Amino acid sequence: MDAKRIAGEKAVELVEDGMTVGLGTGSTSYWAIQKIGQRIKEGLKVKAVASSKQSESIAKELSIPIIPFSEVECIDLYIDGADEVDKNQNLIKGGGGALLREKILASFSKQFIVIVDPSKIVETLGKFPLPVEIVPFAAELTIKRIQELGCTTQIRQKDGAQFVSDNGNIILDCHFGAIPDPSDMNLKLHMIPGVVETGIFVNSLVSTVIVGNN
Ligand code: A5P
Repeated sequence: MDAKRIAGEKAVELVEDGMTVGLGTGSTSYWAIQKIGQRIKEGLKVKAVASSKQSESIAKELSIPIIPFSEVECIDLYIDGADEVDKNQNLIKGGGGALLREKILASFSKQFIVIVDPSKIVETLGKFPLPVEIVPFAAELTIKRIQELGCTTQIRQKDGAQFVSDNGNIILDCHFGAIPDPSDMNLKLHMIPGVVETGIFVNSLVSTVIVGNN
C-alpha cells in the first residue's frame, strides 16, 4: 500500500467517538479524510473542521460533519501532512498553500499528528522551498525584506496565474537551501510587516510524527 495512505490510515486509529477532528490538506491527508469517512459510515461519531476549502469539500462528499469555527471549543486531534520533517520534529508545511489555516488548527489542537512518507524526513529543513504567506499590499517591499534573510524567492503560480491563498494572499516560496535554526527563522520572518504566516511549524506544535513505510 502507498506509504502516504499507510500513515494517514494509521493516524485515524487515534480518532475516538465525540472528538472534534482537524482535517489537513494534501495528498497524505486525503487518505486520512477517506478513512474518517469510512469509519463514520461504520458508526463513528465525530465533528470536523477543515484546514482548506479543498479538504472541506472532500469531507462533505464523504458526509463528514463539518462545523463552523465559531462552534469549536477545542480541536482534540489534528491530522495533517508535511513537506519536510527534521531530526528535531520541526516541519515545513504549506506546499499546498494552506499554511495559515493549518497553523491555526495546529496551535488550537490538543494533539497534532503529522503524517508523512519516508521521503519527507530530512536532517535539516530548507531544501524544500519555504512557503511564506504575505499580503498583496506593497508585496515587492515585503519580498525585498524577506530576501535580505538570505533566500531567493518565487511568487507561487498556479495554472499560469498568481496563486491566491484561501485568505486572499500571496504565497512566496523561499529558497534558503538550509534552515539550521527553524525557530529563529520563523521569528525573523514574523518581524517583517506584510508577512502573515510562515510554513515553519516548530516542534512544540507537534505531538507525534507517523512515517508510513511500504
Ligand atoms: C498543505 O498546505 C501542506 O502543508 C501539506 O500538508 C503538505 O504540503 C504535504 O502535502 P502532501 O501530503 O501532499 O505531500
